[in-house]
Amino acid sequence: MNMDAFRLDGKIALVTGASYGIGFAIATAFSAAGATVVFNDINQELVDKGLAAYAEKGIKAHGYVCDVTDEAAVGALVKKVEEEVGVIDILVNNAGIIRRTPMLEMSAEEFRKVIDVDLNAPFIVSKAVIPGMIKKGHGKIINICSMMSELGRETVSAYAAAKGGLKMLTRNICSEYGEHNIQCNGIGPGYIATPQTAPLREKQPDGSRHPFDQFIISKTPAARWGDAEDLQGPAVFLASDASNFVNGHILYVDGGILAYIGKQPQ
Ligand code: NAP
Ligand code: GCO
Repeated sequence: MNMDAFRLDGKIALVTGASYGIGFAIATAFSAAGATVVFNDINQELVDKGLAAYAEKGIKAHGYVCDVTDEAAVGALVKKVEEEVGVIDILVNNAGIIRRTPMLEMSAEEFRKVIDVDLNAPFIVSKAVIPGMIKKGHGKIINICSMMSELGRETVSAYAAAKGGLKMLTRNICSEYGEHNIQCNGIGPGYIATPQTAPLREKQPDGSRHPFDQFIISKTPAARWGDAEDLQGPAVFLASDASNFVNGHILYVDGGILAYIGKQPQ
């Protein structure tokens, strides 16, 4: 086997919401594999922060302000990227939000907002980039799903509904566009230490670990939270020619949580 299959040389990768966190880690790995990195975030301050962070790693990224829920803005973004950088070969639908609110206390508006960012936006951005991929004769779409694509838990009804839907959107894009040599897969991260999960890891007033932190440690065979860097290899694999016959698959990168009943209390 030619190991160059895992390279991304000459490819243009758009990672949404990638000023920091999981998206940033994935984009830096794409750069190391040879891709040109394009990212967006919701405001100029975040884009500037991201550009500086990429530059610190020696990466000349292309950053754009775009709210991924705004279909007109996304269309304009893709057009601008195609004019300034080139046609997108790899899309990672990473931008996402979570609201942790008991369902009976969650407004329909709050529920809709999470669905809008975490499910509608991947539809909107995928729809905008697929025509270019069809013209090019290839494409890779990676949707950042979640453990909540498979499991529920208290307070995350909107997020779980969105990520469950994102799993099925992934399978549907696979079904509709596989004949154009477009592979659409998902990555389902476990519990990853990023700003999004920081509230779940806050030290308690007595200095002890957050109860949820302890819970995740007991539910993870690896007995640790994941780092965004744990997602880099799986993302490069799914973005590369090495995965050209992998389609509609959700690759869980969770340290084994989904396989494990959990450590019994001592
Ligand atoms: P994060 O730290 O909150 O970063 C999410 C990024 O998306 C932020 O830059 C955010 O900008 C941006 N964003 C939010 N709404 C946007 C919009 N409408 N348009 C453009 N950008 C937008 O999250 P993360 O932990 O890196 O997670 C990234 C993805 O992985 C998300 O889809 C998340 O659901 C998923 N995930 C995370 C974990 C985990 O444990 N961390 C596990 C499984 C899946 P702002 O700073 O303005 O919010
Ligand atoms: C939560 C967490 C999780 C993670 C991730 C797990 O509140 O349960 O935020 O949802 O973000 O999605 O895969």
